[in-house]
Amino acid sequence: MSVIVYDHPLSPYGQKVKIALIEKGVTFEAPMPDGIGAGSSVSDFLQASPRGEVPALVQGDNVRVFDSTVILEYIEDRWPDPSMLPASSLERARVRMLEDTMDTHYEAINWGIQEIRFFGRATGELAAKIEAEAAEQIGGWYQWLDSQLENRSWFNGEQFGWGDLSVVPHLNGSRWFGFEPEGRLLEWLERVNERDSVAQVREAAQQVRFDGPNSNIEALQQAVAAGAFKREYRDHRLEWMIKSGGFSVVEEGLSKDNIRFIDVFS
Ligand SMILES: N[C@@H](CCC(=O)N[C@@H](CS)C(=O)NCC(=O)O)C(=O)O
Repeated sequence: MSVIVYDHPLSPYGQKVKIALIEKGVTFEAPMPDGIGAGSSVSDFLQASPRGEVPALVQGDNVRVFDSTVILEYIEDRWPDPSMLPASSLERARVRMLEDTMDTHYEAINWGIQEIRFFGRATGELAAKIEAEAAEQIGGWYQWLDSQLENRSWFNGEQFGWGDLSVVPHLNGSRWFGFEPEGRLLEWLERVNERDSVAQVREAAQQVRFDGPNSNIEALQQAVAAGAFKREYRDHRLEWMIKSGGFSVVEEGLSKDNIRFIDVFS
């Protein structure tokens, strides 16, 4: 039975899952559900992912798993070789903490930058203020990540693994937005991007970048303005927009009904 990962190539969460599957030699298909990102996802994807979020892993009639962290745990249990986790319990906790911080506080920064630059949520002084906040935050995170790397070649320890696949999708995102790390963090980023698994997901993302040659950013902005494209302002993303000076962005999005929160499970 084939493995299906409902996905959007730009999603760092989908990238984590795909990297783990590729590293383990598990073949899969990665369809993009209709309406993803627009808040109008329907069909069997929603049965697998009641939050309407990618990634969701489906296999046959019985396997339906949502949330990238839960999916990674499932993959590790189901296809244990090669293990993505370090050997000791403390090291496992360390890389899981890395994953958690990247998926929550860090991801929100990249997402917020896209809201401003590509979805036109703010212009002029307000856009500059929010961008400056984002730049300062990323600088702080790069320092923190550098300290987490210490003298390791990989965030996971001696070998590539969970720690690395949890960080690289987010840092490749920031790099696209012009935030280049330095020193050993940059060396790690170059090293990790040479892996086949990482190159595959990075190239898939490159194809669909909002500012890429295949994208029609004006059409997207018009769809947002018309309320046909509702971006998901969930948990950390909402907090980020407010704490970074974008309270009015949230207010305006709510009044124009072009932002949304996670729906009631149905
Ligand atoms: N905690 C979830 C977060 C997943 C998530 O936020 N996915 C976003 C894409 S990056 C999504 O599918 N949003 C729904 C939408 O934009 O319509 C996970 O780790 O899988």
